[in-house]
Amino acid sequence: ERSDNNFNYGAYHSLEAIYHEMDSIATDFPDLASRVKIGQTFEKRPMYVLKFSTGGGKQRPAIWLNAGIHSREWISQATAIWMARKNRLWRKTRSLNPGSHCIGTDPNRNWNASFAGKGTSDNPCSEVYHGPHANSEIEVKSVVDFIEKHGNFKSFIDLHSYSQLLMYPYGYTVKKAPDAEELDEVAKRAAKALASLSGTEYEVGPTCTTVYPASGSSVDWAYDNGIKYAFTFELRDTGHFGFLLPANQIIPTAKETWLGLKTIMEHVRDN
Ligand code: ING
Ligand code: ZN
Repeated sequence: ERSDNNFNYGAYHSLEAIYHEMDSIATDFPDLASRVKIGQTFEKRPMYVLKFSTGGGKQRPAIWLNAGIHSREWISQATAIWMARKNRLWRKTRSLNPGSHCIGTDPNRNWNASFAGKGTSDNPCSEVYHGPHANSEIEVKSVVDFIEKHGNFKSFIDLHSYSQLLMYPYGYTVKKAPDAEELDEVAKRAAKALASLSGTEYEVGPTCTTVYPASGSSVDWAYDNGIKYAFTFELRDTGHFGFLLPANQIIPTAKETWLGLKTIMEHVRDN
């Protein structure tokens, strides 16, 4: 569970308080961060490294960020610990999981569509944890309630990144969706329109075989609840920058995606 400390990032702190905050960060992100003692100072105070790693082989390429080499330069330590809190690669919700120190549910595995099926995990520490039950996440429940109350959505489009894919149901089975032919045709035209702006190529297909099996997703829920035009875009890029797409690609991505989206919307309007 989340550490209950109240570290004020706008203040300078004692060595002991900074060490405690390093420990809290490790507690809050157990799959990512750990505090490792690497030695001690001349006056026998411990020296800690805050290690960020998703695992994998030993001696993977690493970055060393040094802080506080000159002790009176306090802004150095303060900046380093602030940046350590800035966990850029979070995927899940922020809900607490009773009995586990891991945080969050995958909101794209939490919908009522083959809930807890293929491509999900019942381990709260997993990036694709499906949650205790369908719609357990308030964020998912809120969207479901809104769409059901409205009752007349014709299309549901979910934007993700990255991989440059345009996909339609299903994710939870390799079985063909009843409307697969039509959805494939629309998606191919949309991908072509998208590419027409600056040549960005998208692959088109059903989720399960185009990326991986995944149950409990938003688009599969939408499709199985009568919203035929259910699509997922995996936006730029194909992996060079991955999740850390530079800001100067925002407008180019939006402009080309708009052409694809417009193709889908016109089809929805005319059918
Ligand atoms: N991709 C989607 C994910 O939730 C997906 C892929 C799309 C799965 C549609 C199921 C249905 O894993 C990312 N990038 O999150
Ligand atoms: Zn995503």
